[in-house]
Amino acid sequence: MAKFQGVDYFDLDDVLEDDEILVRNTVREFVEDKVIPIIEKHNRESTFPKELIPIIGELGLIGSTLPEKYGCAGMNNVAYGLVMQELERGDSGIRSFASVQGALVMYPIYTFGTEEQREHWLPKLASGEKIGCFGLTEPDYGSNPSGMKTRAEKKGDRYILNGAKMWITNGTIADVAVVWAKLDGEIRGFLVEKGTKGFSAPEMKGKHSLRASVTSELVLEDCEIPEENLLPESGGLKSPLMCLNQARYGIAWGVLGAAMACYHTALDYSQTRIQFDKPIGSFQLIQEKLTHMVTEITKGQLLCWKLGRMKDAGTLKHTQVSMAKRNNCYHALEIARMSREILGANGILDEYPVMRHAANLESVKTYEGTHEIHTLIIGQDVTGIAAFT
Ligand code: TGC
Ligand code: FAD
Repeated sequence: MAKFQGVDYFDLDDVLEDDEILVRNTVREFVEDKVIPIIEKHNRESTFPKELIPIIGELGLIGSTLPEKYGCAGMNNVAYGLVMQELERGDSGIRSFASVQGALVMYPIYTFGTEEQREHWLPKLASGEKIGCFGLTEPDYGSNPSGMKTRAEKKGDRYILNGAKMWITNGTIADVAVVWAKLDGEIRGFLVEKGTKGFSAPEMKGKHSLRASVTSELVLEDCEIPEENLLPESGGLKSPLMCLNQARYGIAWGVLGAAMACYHTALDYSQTRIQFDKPIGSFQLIQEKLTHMVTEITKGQLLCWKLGRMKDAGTLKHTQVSMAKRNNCYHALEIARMSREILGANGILDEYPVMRHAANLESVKTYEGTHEIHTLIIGQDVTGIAAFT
């Protein structure tokens, strides 16, 4: 197959800074050289390629927008978005690893933590020496986290945590979990370290999606943590939702990478696969699909580029992040399915990446707020009427 050269139908490179392009191209090379050659094996065996973590850290791809004084790259948000795009061209599981660690673990420590917590955790998380996870979802509370049952109780200079989290990315391999629990009725963030008595993180098995990613339960049974493990500035559901904005932003960019991989594969295949004595790319029905794919990728890129500039300017609204996450996930999955169709039977083989991306995107469309929840977030914004209940 021809080497991937990016998808840039609207000459978006013209509006990117040189250092943004440099970051993107560096990550593209990393994915080409280190991720793509091994990812199908990991997907087949349902294992996460942990051996890539130090390289991902070394390249500055974890917590990339946080300040350099904590060992982070201090990138702007467009460069960070391009990182997510390129990582997810490899696999949604690789992007998930980096986005959970950066947006859902380092961001809350940076935003709601003490200076001691920042200095202790951020450099090690940035380098990949330590791994983190984010526990919000519970077995009975997914879209509606405000109802969570997990509780924290103050006892002397300790907090006692009880409850269960589910579907937690990186959980089993994490050194530290950011756990959201109700303390005197208010949602607060706590740092729970691996090995703490009363805390376990069994891996969830049997996934048909995000197979090259670790997904876990978190079990807290009279789990005692020191009082300094509270994130003191966290308070209310707004705190985890602020973290979700960071991760949803990365997903909006990331899924474009998965979509690009599928489009690139389908375009290449359409030019070489002969049926009725012609390349299938010469048929109007195939061209219609390819046109739709490249159009939706281009629209998604423009949305993300503008989103990133607004994020850097500090003018971004969380409802705009919802729009990009919702739109780009929807179309990325549609593009993956169309690519599968263009490849015919070959589309189901793991010789091609499209079925893996399609399966992954089913999760990505669901996590970080389902398509329906983002519909309601935007619906509420434009009408002023909440329709969640
Ligand atoms: P609601 O009353 O609307 O909001 C409570 C307070 O929060 C404010 N707010 C936000 N603030 C910042 N960012 C946002 N995105 C915000 N959304 C709301 C809101 O203004 C309010 O503030 P205040 O000052 O008035 O208190 O809360 P609600 O209980 O009605 O819930 C709203 C809803 C349904 C939109 C929210 O619960 C939601 O987004 N649900 C979806 C849950 C979700 O996305 N879970 C994701 C879990 S993590 C994950 O999936 C990781 S995947 C990782 C990977 O592998 O990449
Ligand atoms: P539910 O909330 O039970 O929803 C089921 C269906 O009902 C959906 O179609 C939903 O859109 C619909 N629905 C719900 N409420 C409404 C409504 N008011 N109106 C209309 N439709 C509605 N969570 C974490 O905390 N940390 C993680 O690291 C993490 N990683 C994940 C990794 C993977 C692979 C997956 C699949 C999930 C992960 N999640 C994580 C959980 C994820 O955020 C939740 O799955 C998601 O928020 C949806 O919750 P749910 O699965 O319980 O679905």
